[in-house]
Amino acid sequence: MSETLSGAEIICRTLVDSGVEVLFGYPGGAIMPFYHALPDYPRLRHILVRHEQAAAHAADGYARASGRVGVCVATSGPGATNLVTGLATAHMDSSPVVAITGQVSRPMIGRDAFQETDIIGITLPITKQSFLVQDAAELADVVREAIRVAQHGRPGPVLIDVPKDVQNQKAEWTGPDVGAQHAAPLPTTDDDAVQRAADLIAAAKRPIMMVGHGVILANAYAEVRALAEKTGMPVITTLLGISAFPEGHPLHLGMPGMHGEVHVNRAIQRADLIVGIGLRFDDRVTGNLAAFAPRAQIVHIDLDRSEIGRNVRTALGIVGDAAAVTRRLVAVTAARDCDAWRVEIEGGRRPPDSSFRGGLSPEAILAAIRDATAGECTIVTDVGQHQMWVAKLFPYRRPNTHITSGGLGTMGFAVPAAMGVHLARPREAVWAISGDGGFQMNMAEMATMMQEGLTVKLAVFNNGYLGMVRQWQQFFHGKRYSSTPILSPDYVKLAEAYGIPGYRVQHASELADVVGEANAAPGPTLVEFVIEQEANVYPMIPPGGSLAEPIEAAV
Ligand SMILES: Cc1ncc(C[n+]2csc(CCOP(=O)(O)OP(=O)(O)O)c2C)c(N)n1
Repeated sequence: MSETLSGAEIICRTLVDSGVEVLFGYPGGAIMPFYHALPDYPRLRHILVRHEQAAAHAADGYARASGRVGVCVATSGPGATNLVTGLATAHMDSSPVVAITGQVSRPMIGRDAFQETDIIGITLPITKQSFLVQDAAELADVVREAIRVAQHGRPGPVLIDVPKDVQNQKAEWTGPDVGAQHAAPLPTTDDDAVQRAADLIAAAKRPIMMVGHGVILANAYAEVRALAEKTGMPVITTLLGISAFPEGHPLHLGMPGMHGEVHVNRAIQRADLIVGIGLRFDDRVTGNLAAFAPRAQIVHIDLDRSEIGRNVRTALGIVGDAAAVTRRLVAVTAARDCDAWRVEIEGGRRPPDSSFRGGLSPEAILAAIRDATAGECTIVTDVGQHQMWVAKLFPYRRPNTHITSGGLGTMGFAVPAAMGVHLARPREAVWAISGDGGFQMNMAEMATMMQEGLTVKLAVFNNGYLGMVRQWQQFFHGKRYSSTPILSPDYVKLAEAYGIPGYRVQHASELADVVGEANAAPGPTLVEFVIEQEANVYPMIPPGGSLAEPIEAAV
């Protein structure tokens, strides 16, 4: 089958053929031909955001929640540069996003033309691959290849830059050349290495598992759980690994690192073996590397060879898919228990931080959201104190129901990402939880929600500060609260200005009713939670400190 189409039509047609259903974007001069073609492809639902950053985050949220590629579109110059933070966020968290940007026409490239920017150059370090398409005849293959690259192996963002005249250029479009693109196979499991890992597990006295985002990306929940249950190894979930293992499972310990619970970090420091699956061992997890897990041999299983040995000294690295490797490991590992070790760890478990005196505690707010949704919801968080409270206090029962910007730590992520999550999971409650700082970064997306009918529940934890930075100033800068007090609008009125029901909660007694009503109401709703201004996240490892030296709440 062959037809003559414009470059813009070829992009749309190929997206449809590739199963893409949703695009997040914003039009402008250099992407006009694409937007001209778009209405002829009603299977592509376009969500008009209010800022291109939101398009990239929404595509990222969609990708994380659906396991499919998320697509965003922007014009050249400022449109493209507005995508940058979102692409960097997706890159750090291995999320398969494809960005399509308009570029000035080929004869204008390199002349400082109006709205010309070298977006390929700018995004080179934060994309898996990028394409500047110089001929419409190549577009179909490039779009297919971009979608494949974004999802294959360790996922990540891919950018396609399309000059305006290439979008207008006519070319022959031929249907998908099935079979032409054979994805490189994932590395096969190294059975010898897996056997050595099993031997290490058998010999260890104090083994633990640490699991990260790779487990979620590989759908390796059952395998990880089977390994834990066969060996009795306690399981630690990193920030991006939350919901890879059920909270409340007797083997689940919690989150490690800077804001990890004391018993979790202590387990790491005392462990003689760490089996790490699909995590980067980044500095927020390890603290001071020289003092990290001083007694432990580390087995690191990761799809990305370059991660092994990158941050921590690794006794054994196994390159491969988390599900495939862990399945092999379960098969060859002898059943054992770790009961004595677990008793030792549990002896150090503290009750949750009780430093909230009066007022609304994050714990009570999150319990109200859990009750209102019966736990059947996806939580998308922003960055700051609220992000840590949610990570530590919300009980995740189902896989991949916690979505956050872990690697880049991007404030402003939650609200737009939640729109993408909603489109991937339209029948499920989606709560975007932000601080008053991060919410104000992308709150204009409330208009997108109303225009496009996107049901996202917005929670704003209002403490009147850029809370996490204020906490650092309190601990490490002599309480010099420089540029952290932050004014908010009246969120209830603001929401109402967008046509969204808004609620304010100041007392714990109001929580259940208000959260229940906000959750049940059709369409988006906003709840402002007025929390204690100077509440802190405890415990905390000082930046660069060892996991063995936490700052704990004064009692
Ligand atoms: C885009 C961006 N700018 C700055 C920061 C640095 N930063 C990290 S947490 C934080 C404070 C967040 O304040 P708020 O959104 O009110 O949340 P809270 O910590 O109070 O829960 C800041 C400024 C960041 N992570 N991202």
